[in-house]
Amino acid sequence: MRKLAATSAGALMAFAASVSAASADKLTLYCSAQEDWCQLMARSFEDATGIDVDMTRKSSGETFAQVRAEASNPKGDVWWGGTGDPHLQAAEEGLTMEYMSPMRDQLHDWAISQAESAGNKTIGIYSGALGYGYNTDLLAANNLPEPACWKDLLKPEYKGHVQMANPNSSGTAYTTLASMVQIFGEDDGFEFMKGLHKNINQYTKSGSAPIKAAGRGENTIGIVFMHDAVKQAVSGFPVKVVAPCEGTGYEIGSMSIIDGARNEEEAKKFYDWALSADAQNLALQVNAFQVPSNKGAQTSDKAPDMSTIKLIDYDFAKYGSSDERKRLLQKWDEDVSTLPQ
Ligand code: S7P
Repeated sequence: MRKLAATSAGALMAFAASVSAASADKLTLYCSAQEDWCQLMARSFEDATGIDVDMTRKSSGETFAQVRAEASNPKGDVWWGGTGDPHLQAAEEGLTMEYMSPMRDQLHDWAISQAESAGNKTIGIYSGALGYGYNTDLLAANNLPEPACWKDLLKPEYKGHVQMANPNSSGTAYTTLASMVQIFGEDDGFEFMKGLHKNINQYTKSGSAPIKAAGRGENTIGIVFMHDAVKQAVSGFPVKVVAPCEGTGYEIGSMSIIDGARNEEEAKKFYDWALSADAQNLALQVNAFQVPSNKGAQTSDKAPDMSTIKLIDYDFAKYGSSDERKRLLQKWDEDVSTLPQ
C-alpha cells in the first residue's frame, strides 16, 4: 500500500509539474491591429521564445469591452495594438497593470508620454494620422468632385458614398468623433457628425473596413487612418489618400498588460519584445505603415509623412478618460446614430 501511495504521489507531482510547465509557456494575446499584423506578431513571438500564443483579433472598443467584462476573471494577458484612448480608459479603470519595461529608453518621447499619463499601465507602440481615402474610379464614375477637407464630406452629392465605423466598437471611429469635437468645438463637432450621418451608407464594426470596401469598389469614401488607406493603394487598388485641409487628429497605438494576467511573466516577455526594433520592423512585411515607437525601427517611405500633415494637439488625457469617452459615445448614440438618413 505504502509503495502504491508513493508511486501515486510521484505520478501526481510529475503531472502537476508538466501542467505547470505547459501553463508557463503560453500567452493569451488580445490584438486590435490588422489581422495579418496580429498573426505575424503572434507567430514571430512564438518562434523567438517557444511560448505558445493564443491570439484573438478584435477592434479597440470591442477589446476594451471584453477586458472590462472579464475583469473579475481575466482571460487575456496582453492587449497589443489599437488606438490609445481605450487603453488609457482601461488604465484609469484599473483593468491593466503598471509595468516599466527595460526597453523604454529606446522609445520616442510620445510613446513614453502615453505611458506616463496612465501611471505606466500602457505604452505607445506606433502612431498614425486620421484622414480618409476614396476610390478614384467610383468617384469619377459618379461624377463626384474630389474631396479635400472634412467639411467636403457633408456635401449632399456624397449621400450614400461615405462609410465609417461605429465609434463604440472602433478606435478609428472614436478618434474621428473626438477629433471633430477638438477641431470644430463640441457643438459644431456634433453638427458635423449629424451632417455626415446623412451621407453614411454603413457604420462598420471595424475601423479599417470602410477603406477595404472602397478598395474593392463597394464604397466610395472611407474615413480611416491614413496608413490604412495607403495600404490599399500600395496593394494596387485605385485609392487616393486625403489629409483633410482643416487639420486632423491622430492615434498613439498602444499596448497594455491586463491586470491579473494568468501568464504575467510571458506577458512581460511579449511586452519587451514588442518594443524592440526588430519586432516593430515586422510591420513592413504586412504593409502596416504606422510610425513605430522604437527610435531604431524603420518607417516605410510609403508611410504618410507626419511632418507634412496638419495635426491637431490631440488631448489624449481628456479624450482617453473614462468619463469623457463614455459621455461622447452616449451623446453620439443618442443624438447622431438615431437620426433618420
Ligand atoms: O492596424 C491598423 C489600425 O488602424 O487598426 C487599429 C484600429 O484601432 C483597429 O481597428 P478599429 O478602428 O476597428 O478599432 C489602429 O490602432 C491601427 O492603426
